[in-house]
Amino acid sequence: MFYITTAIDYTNGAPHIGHAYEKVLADVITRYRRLAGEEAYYLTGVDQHGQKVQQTAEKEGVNPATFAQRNTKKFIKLWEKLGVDYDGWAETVDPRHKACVQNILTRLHDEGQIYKKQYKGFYSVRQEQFLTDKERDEHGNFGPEWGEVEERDEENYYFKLSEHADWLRSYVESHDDFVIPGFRTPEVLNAIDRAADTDLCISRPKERLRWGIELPFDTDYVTYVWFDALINYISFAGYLADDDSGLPDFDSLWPANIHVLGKDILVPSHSIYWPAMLHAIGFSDEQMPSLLVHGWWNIKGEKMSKSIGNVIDPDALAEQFGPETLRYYLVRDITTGKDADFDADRLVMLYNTELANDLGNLCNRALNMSKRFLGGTMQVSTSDDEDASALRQSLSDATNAYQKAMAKYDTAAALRALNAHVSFCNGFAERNRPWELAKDDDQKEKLASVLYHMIESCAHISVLLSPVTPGACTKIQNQLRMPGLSETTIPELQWGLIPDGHEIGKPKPVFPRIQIEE
Ligand code: ME8
Repeated sequence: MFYITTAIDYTNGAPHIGHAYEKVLADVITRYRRLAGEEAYYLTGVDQHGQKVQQTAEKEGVNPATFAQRNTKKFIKLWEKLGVDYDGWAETVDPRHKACVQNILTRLHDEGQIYKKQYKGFYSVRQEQFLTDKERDEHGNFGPEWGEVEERDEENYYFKLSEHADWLRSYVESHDDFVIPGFRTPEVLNAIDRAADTDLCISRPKERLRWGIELPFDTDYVTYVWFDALINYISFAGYLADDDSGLPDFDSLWPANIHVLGKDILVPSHSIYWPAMLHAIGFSDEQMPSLLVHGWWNIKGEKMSKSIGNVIDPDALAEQFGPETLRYYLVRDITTGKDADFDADRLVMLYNTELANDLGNLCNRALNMSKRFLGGTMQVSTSDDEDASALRQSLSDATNAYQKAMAKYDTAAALRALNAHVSFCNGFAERNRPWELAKDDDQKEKLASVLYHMIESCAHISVLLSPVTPGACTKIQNQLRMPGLSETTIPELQWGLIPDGHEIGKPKPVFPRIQIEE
């Protein structure tokens, strides 16, 4: 079972393009694993507690629970629109999650892994954490990334993070698949050095923050939002759950194959706190998850932010260009792990070139000519003509390259591999000119073979592209009158998917061109 999760999004506002990217990326990976013949379970959800949500709710004059629920609905609606087809939905207000968090806290407290101490220091409201001198810049100040910084003097509960630092360092050093891509590992090792002498404050006094999970051993406090949120990956996988909870069987899911998350939350939360928490609860090295860390979408080289006013609304884009156009762009124009610039003109250009012109044209002309020149009846061909053999080789190379790229979560490279075969096929049509062959009675066999090679390619592409644009691929399969292809797995993708004597359906453009208005 391939268990995949995403970060759970803060419900202090509506979803933006970064949220949409991450959820679509995880959805594409999940659909790909199923296509590869594996079972998969996809968990995503929302992070509803914490000061950010409480503060924004207060500004709007609503209670945090109502406010979080209102925004949660926007996320759910967007995922439905974008075809993000998750299996499990995590909401941190869920009583089953709360019970799991409290269970873990009680255990760690009983075992002496959590202790109380007085602490005077500086606190970043934006990052919801205490700052140490290590966070000061060369002038001794806390930089703008920390937002408003307040001095606080209060008693709190601490998790003995430092006790796990030695284990964590050796774990990270000996598991090069813990952080994907690997170029981010040094960042994690540096952060472990910093964590080695600081414990993690896991409580917030209720006089400051009421919106959170109450500490089971001291009702004057709520749980720090990150300690609560990280646990979603196990609580919603059924960890410590009652048999009638409706949650999955934990042992069949855990460990997660990948937690998908953005680069801003790798350190310290996912690569330090989370493995240390799991280690403290008693999870072994074999039970540690891997982290797939994606980059950020920027806007004209700048960070997307409410204060700059450059936040991109995925809902409006899906309305304007279609949900699958957006899905395609999001996993096509960024290399997983790196940053990219979001550019609506490129979205239109990539769609018009790769889907409308190249693939759309291939399917249309293959179906149209097969109807016109063959009466819609296909004859299986494995011709030994040189160009036909080259086409079959191109398809096999593309399928291999696609699989290799997808296994590394490199969706952009996977799509480039498929597009290379589509281009080959369009070139094949130009070279073999079926419209000329149709005029010559002696070329009937070759005509049938050329069109078969094109139609068969459309069938394979409709399967391989289905994790990214599932709706469009279903349409292609319906026009091919091959609805069964939606159940085909990659190991079953052999030449000859279209059987001898098969009657294809009516062609209808699947990827209409987007007309750009000035
Ligand atoms: O961090 N491009 O929530 P969040 C790509 N609740 N990804 C982006 C992005 C951008 N411009 N902006 C944000 C949180 N993201 C916590 C997570 S998990 C236990 C708790 C990504 O709503 C970001 O990197 O601020 C993160 O992975 C996700 O969106 C949610 O961000």
